[in-house]
Amino acid sequence: MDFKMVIDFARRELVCKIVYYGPTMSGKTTNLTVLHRKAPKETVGRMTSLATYGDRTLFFDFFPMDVGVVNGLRIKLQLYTVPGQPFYVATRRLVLNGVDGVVFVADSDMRRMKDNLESLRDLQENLASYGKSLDTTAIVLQYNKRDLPSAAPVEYMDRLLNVTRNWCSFESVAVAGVGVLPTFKKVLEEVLQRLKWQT
Ligand SMILES: Nc1nc2c(ncn2[C@@H]2O[C@H](COP(=O)(O)OP(=O)(O)OP(=O)(O)O)[C@@H](O)[C@H]2O)c(=O)[nH]1
Ligand SMILES: [Mg+2]
Repeated sequence: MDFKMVIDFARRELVCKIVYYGPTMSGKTTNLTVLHRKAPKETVGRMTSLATYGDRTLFFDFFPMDVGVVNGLRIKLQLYTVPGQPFYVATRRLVLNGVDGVVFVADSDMRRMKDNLESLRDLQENLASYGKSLDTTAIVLQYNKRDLPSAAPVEYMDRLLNVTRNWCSFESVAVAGVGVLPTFKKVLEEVLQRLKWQT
């Protein structure tokens, strides 16, 4: 299985990497900001946003989280976003190195469907560069910006982005904090479930 998590047996510690992926302005940084704000203070480290221009991420956002001890192993997460603008493909690939779980944040705006598809294809290509695939990586879909009047119907987005894979999907209004935690909990669950297969 093309699945690699870093286990430090001496410290009984497991570090998993979760990356928020998707087209530019879909709400990846917003998800991370909300998660950081809502998580118990003692479980998270400082959030770093490396290079931004207005709303746009130019490198990545990051923070670490300690989710506690599961089956005798301390689980630590590294949470990242990628820059969604097409130009930053090399940075996205770099951030995906060693990824265990992906939250694909799609923009529900009807006019962004092509961008969603392109970003999914880009994710597929970047995973392939590490010998991984969409089928063997833990992936959760998030349909963000459900508050927009121009939001496409969920069934339509499912047909476009999720017809073959049947990933778990969540509707969200990240800017209002809606749907952020359920999405996160699911991707964490999927990552930990794959850990069980490993051991
Ligand atoms: N209407 C609406 N706006 C949102 C929602 N979530 C995020 N936004 C707004 O969309 C804009 C872009 O959000 P970001 O989180 O910066 O987007 P991003 O995916 O990190 O963008 P890049 O860094 O360029 O890849 C911001 O102005 C957010 O406030 C939402 O659910 N509804
Ligand atoms: Mg961003």
